[in-house]
Amino acid sequence: MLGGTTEASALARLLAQAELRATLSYAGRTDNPRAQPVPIRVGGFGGVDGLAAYLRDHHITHLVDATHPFAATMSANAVEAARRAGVALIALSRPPWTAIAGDRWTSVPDLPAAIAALAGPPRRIMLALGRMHVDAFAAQPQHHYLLRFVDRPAAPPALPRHILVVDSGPFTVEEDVGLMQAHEIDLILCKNAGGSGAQAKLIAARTLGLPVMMIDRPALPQRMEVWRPDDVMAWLGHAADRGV
Ligand code: 3Y8
Ligand code: NAP
Repeated sequence: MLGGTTEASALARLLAQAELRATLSYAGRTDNPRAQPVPIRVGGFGGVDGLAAYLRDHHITHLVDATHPFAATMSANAVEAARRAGVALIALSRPPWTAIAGDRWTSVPDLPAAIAALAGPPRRIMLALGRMHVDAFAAQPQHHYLLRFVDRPAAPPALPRHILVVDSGPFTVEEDVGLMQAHEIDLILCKNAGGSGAQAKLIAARTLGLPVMMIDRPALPQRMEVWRPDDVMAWLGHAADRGV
């Protein structure tokens, strides 16, 4: 399994219960990734060739891509490597979030569009995007940014006005309401991750009547995709309801 999400961890528990031989793979982006009930491996594979070789060398029969919807390179590599190695592939993802009554969403197609849309007078923005892309916001230095990272970075982010919170989710609505009020946030910027682990900030924004700028997901290649860990177990031929 290619992991790094709440759903990946839920599936790992089912695989361990069914006593299936599985390995959960992390990219190694964070210092202390969540412990898992199955063996883990950490680090890139070395592109498509590296992943195809890994699949063959470890006699992998099924590959589950349970990475985050924005891990587009990993997902594209998984489709190509599984095809080359002749390994069955399924994606375990989650439906995109959709705005409901009370939401004040503006959708943007990608990160550059989000940064361009921030042109204008200073605002107090919660950047709930993690660490990987934060330096690009130096193009809009006029804003006060509230940043939330999983790990403390070696060097402070290159934004003149920012406050950094180090915390890994899943987050609660109460926490996120408190955070937005304490920092007088007037805009939340986030990715359309879907799932439950990052949803608290959307409910908090709705509660406080705050606008959200929502970055749409990148395009992913065509592949079999399910949204429930149990559906992966059924695909593996181990319906979880048999208690295996
Ligand atoms: C390393 C593994 C689990 C998985 C939990 C989910 C929920 C909590 C919410 C906010 C948004 C963000 C970020 C986020 C969430 C879950 C899930 C999810 C968003 C860990 C993890 C790894 C990562 C990588 C990390 C990224 C960053 C993104 C923070 C583990 C904790 C912003 C995505 O510092 C960095 O370089 C962090 C990088 C990729 C995106 C970015 O651009 O910075 N996730 N997150 C995985 C690996 O090495 O392969 O430590 O447990 C996992 C989780 N993060 O098992 O409970 O299922 O999505 N992760 C986003 O959604 O926008 C935080 O702050 O509100
Ligand atoms: P990415 O941009 O699609 O992938 C970049 C490279 O990182 C891949 O080509 C691969 O390196 C390596 N990689 C990514 N995921 C991996 C995994 N699970 N196991 C082994 N190598 C992996 O991916 P990303 O956006 O950096 O995401 C990295 C990890 O964080 C993933 O596990 C993802 O599920 C998790 N995550 C990401 C986000 C997000 O917002 N992007 C949010 C939550 C969790 P090689 O080419 O060398 O094989």
